[in-house]
Amino acid sequence: MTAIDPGDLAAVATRDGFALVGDVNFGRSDFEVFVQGLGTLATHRFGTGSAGLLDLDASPLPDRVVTGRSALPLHTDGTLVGTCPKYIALYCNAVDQPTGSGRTELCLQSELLDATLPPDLSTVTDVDWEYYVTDQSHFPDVAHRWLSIPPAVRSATGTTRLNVALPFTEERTTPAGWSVRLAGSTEEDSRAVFARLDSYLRGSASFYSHDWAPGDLLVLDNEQVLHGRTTIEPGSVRHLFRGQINV
Ligand SMILES: O=C(O)CCC(=O)C(=O)O
Ligand SMILES: [Fe+2]
Repeated sequence: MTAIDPGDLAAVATRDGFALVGDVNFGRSDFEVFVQGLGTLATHRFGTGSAGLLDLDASPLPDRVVTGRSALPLHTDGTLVGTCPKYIALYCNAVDQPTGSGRTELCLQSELLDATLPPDLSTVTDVDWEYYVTDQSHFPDVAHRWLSIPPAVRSATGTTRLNVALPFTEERTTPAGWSVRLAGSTEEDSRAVFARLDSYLRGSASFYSHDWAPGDLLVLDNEQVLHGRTTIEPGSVRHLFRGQINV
């Protein structure tokens, strides 16, 4: 087992957006100790687990989306529940995924905040994004009503960070966990803009898709990257531990 220093991984994540190590051999309590070493546990407003350890175990239950098997669009954690964890830790406890499935996808927020965007995308962060959350199992306090959420916020350090969750797309496996539209636009008009935004981010230099192996440990800086997931193949195994930490 590789010796893991939470401070080292946090420093790399803060520098590069994320830090990844393999061959870590964590049990549940090792992971919880590691997460606590990264900082203060985030406020937990989700329907299962805790900030120190939430099981992303690809549940086959039909009402599960985030903790289920759907693809997840690019998002920042905490957007829909009004929290903003600084770091997300993901540890691969078990996995058996055919190529392409159950990957975690990452992309630097600066692709959208700093870049010279195509004209049709340059205004997406100027209006609130409106969400209708349907994954009640994961978001019990905010489901089944429209929420209006500013897509860009000033962080404690004075920099701007994104606070967004892109929509689920039709090509990806249902069920969807939320829908989203731009304030002042219909869901349909917004969908076309979000589709272009999604392909812009996926085509950007920082986009990275991680194929999990057991023992992989990923720490991402939720203030600097967006993350998502590809669909988890029916019948396959994928079990990550998730922790959410503030600094
Ligand atoms: O399953 C994954 O790869 C990511 C899950 C996720 O984004 C979350 O739990 O917020
Ligand atoms: Fe997430």
